[in-house]
Amino acid sequence: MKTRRIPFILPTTTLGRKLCACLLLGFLSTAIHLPAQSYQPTPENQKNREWFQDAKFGLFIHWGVYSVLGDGEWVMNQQQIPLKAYEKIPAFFNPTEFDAKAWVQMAKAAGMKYITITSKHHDGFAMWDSKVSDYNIVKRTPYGKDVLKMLADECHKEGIKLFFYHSQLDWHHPDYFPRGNTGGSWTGRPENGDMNKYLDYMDAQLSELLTGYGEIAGIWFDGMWDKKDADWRLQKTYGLIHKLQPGALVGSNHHRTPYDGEDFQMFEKDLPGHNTTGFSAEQTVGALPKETCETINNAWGFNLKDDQHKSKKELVQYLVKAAGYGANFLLNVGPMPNGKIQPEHIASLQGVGQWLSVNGETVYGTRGGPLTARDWGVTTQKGNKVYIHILDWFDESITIPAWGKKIKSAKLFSDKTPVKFLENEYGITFRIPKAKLDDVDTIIEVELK
Ligand code: FHN
Repeated sequence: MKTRRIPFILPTTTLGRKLCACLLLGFLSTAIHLPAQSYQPTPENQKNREWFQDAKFGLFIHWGVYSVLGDGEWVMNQQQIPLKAYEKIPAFFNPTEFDAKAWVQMAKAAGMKYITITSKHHDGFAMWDSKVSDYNIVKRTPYGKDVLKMLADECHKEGIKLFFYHSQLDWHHPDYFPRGNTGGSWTGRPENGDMNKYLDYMDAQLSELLTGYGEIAGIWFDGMWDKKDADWRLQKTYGLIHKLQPGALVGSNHHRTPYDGEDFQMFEKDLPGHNTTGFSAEQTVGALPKETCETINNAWGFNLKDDQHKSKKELVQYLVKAAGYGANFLLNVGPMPNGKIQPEHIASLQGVGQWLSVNGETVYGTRGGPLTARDWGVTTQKGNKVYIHILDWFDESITIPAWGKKIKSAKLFSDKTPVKFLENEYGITFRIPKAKLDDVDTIIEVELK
């Protein structure tokens, strides 16, 4: 077969070359689905990205009327409850024991610096006093109060930043059409609709959240994976958010490499670069601030039968590993329909908080590295200090790769006992008396020359 040659003549003028480069870039980005990079974060936004990376630990809250059924936030889809039936649930949602102060104090005691709460999950029910839809907590529940407002006021008072989780996927709105992979015909919605109208509605609800609740740290999107190839009008929505609150960080759990206009990258139930859940097959780890989210038991929304509570050790180690990967840890609880958080979860959070009150210096304000994660643990760094977190090791000596900088001193972070070390061609060997090995995390604090 003959190949045809396409003549390509290089332009001779500078303008011509620039034009040519632009065309080529445009062609390439379309051909390989690279998002066009045009978003420039404001200085305020960049400052918040730094704050975010320093903060390291946040509380995720999945709370909605579904908690009444005690079967998780997907119950509507899992049990295929038609809208007409599901709409009866809000009448049973009366969280009289909800106490914003108690939630915020719990988060603070756990060492968390921010809260991310579901404003609307996939069931489409707004947990605030929305003016564009009466399908909300104030109009449809006997409780009748705006919990997001109460929480926002308390967070602002206590210096805890607040993010709103917002589901783009909606099993309730008729204009969420064509339907995606979930929320099918069993919902009983008409088989037609105008997706642009739905997106206008979503933008209107987001505007409410970004104008009526004081400073919002960011919007945490979820649900695009329901209709992967739909036109989500991302640039319009992201532009709106950045216009209303330029400092607010936009992130999306679309399980893909971040799109233009996003300020942080998130990973669900996996550390950056891992894909044990299958969610992260379509994303590579980029340069934006990172966050990984995980459940405190096995459920996001309250699940009565779930008793797979993670231990304090598991939670601390997850947090430390995330920090070693340069990511925040967003740890989820699913409050009960009465507004309380399960006592087991309060206890676990207290445990993590105790650990952080002693060891926080090795986590907060650090960045991942200088070594990438190893089987035995991770490293974090701040200024001229490196913290070696040994999470899984039983011997008295451990040899790790050198990272190019000479060590001035090494000591145990716990009691400042000097740690003997040897630097040679095989790396750096540390010797830690067995009695000093900590089952949760043995931290060696290294000062660099
Ligand atoms: O479907 C949701 C799920 O309910 C939960 O909100 C998690 C949190 O990361 N995100 C979705 C699954 O990817």
